[in-house]
Amino acid sequence: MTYTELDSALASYSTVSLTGESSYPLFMVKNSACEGRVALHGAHLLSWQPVGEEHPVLYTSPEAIYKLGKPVRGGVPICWPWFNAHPTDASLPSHGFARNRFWEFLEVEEGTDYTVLTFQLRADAGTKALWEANFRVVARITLGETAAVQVTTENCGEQDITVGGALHTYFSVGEITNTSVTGFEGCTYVDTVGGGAIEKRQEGAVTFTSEVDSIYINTTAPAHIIDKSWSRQVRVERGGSASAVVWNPWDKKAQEIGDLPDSSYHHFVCIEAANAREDFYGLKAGESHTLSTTISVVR
Ligand code: TA6
Repeated sequence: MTYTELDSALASYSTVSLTGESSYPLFMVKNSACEGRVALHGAHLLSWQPVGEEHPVLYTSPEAIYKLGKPVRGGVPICWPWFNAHPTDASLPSHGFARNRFWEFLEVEEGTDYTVLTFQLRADAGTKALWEANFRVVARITLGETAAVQVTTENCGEQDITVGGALHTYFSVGEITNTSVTGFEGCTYVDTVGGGAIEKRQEGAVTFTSEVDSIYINTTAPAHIIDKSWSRQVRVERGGSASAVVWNPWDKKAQEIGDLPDSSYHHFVCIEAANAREDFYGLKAGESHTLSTTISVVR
């Protein structure tokens, strides 16, 4: 749909409007429970703010780049159909290609205190140049008192496919050194800082005094972000995922990342619902799988 067609398609809804450049449509959501923004590019939830919540819940870099082919640094990037580097071809884009292209808007659903936006991405010549699968992937973004992103992969081909990925959510925090993450106590994780892959066991809460890049495996438990600076807890639930990633780049890597201010590492942490490492999944012809993350501010 063109921008004008999108605008017309939204005219009958009271909680959704279109904004942004015609070359980069943004969906603005405002309902009785929250406000939010979603980019058509990447079906990318950029912001979600429950009514009455003083501090931003999701972090988006002030230096984020909004153009075709570049994933926005922040919000909930949909990393799909693989997590981080492609397992066999390093020339392919890190974290897959779903976050680097425009999706197709499908529909809006409005409830008394929530709004649902649905988008899809289907296989085409461009995706087949990167991954031969015949797929449909649907992103269902629900914004209300809680925020949920559900990504459903359908195998539309005859061949079995193998899929990974992550909902790479950036959470705003008051100060990373006053922040901890609970929910992974006793879990095995792979410490990938510096490109390594060292298996460790989580002792107590996750705290932050240097770069953290940890892939927790065989865990489905919710995580909580304990933000002492803002006296806030944020709950992160996962579905269709037995792995989770906790990431903060710290100072050196933040300086190396062009669309992140050097000091930004103080103000966000990524808690990702993942299908990472051995947690990828296979789909036979006609099968589907849903990866989801559900975010709430504990009141
Ligand atoms: O999920 C953590 C991670 O894989 C880190 O290793 C770092 O690369 C981060 O994702 C950001 O990746 P991006 O491709 O979005 O810059």
